[in-house]
Amino acid sequence: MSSKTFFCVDAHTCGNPVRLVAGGGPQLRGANMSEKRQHFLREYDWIRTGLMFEPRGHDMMSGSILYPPHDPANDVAVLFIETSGCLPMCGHGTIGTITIAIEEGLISPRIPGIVRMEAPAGLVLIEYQQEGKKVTAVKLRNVPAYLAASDLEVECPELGTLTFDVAYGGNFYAIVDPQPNFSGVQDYTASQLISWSQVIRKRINEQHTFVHPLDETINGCSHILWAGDPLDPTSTARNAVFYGDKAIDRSPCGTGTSARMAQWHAKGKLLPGQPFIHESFIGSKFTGKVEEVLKLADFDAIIPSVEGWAKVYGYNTIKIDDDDPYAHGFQV
Ligand code: PYC
Repeated sequence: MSSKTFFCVDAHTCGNPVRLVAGGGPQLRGANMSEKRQHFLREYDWIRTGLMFEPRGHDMMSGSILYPPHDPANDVAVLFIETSGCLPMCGHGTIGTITIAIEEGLISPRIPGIVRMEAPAGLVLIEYQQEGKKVTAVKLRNVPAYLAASDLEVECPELGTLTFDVAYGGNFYAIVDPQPNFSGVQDYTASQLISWSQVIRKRINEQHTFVHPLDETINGCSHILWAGDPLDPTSTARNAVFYGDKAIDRSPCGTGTSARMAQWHAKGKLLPGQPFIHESFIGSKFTGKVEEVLKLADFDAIIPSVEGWAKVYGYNTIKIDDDDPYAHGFQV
């Protein structure tokens, strides 16, 4: 029998979990995090499923593993592990990972208050605020985000035909705005949104192909962002982001917020520098901004920033024994 032990620090970003694997992660081959992500998926995916799925995790579980940077100008490289796979980029995961890494002394940024983080999707520049040992806020300047397609249609059970846009913010999002057949997230339950998302995501990916123009390993519409009215009238908008098989993000979703700002900017609804206060399904908030406007291959793109907070809540030494029939986790 063999057993593998993972030393994890658990936190949540605005309500959504982040389990940082501080010890026990595998050595990976690759010249950057995109290549290391492929190596992990080929040979070590059991670590992700073991730590994210039941019985050690749950539908919303997500986490990260730290690696040394590939470029000496950077401070850290990160692999995201989630119930949905290894995301090219994760916003709530970044906010939680940086909070844990700074509070626990797992990284020592060369410039205090700034972290240059390599993600599989590209370089992410981070500023964090600290009061004593606690990190109080993390702002990430994300990879370029862009509107990939607009006014597509999909048939949704019970609701009928839905119109949606697809935008990239580190992952591809189908964004369903309020419309005649969908009045907004405020009028539906999480379980309704989950069951519709499972069907429409499959249909969208059967009917359309979405591939990042600079990295073909980033492809497919993995997330559905349902939009609606904010709970707090001072917020800009609210969302429910579906990911994995059964998850609704408890945070406002960093890559989803980035994708939505790219969509709004492309449609003339958001100007550079204007605050975009995005609420999650549970009402927690991120503040986003369009920091820069640029071209990404043939696309008009933006550099979005997203700011939020995370709280560290525990230390978790997790064993995966190969005599455990559920060593690699399960989903129901
Ligand atoms: O914050 O980017 C995000 C994210 C992706 C999936 C869940 N959260």
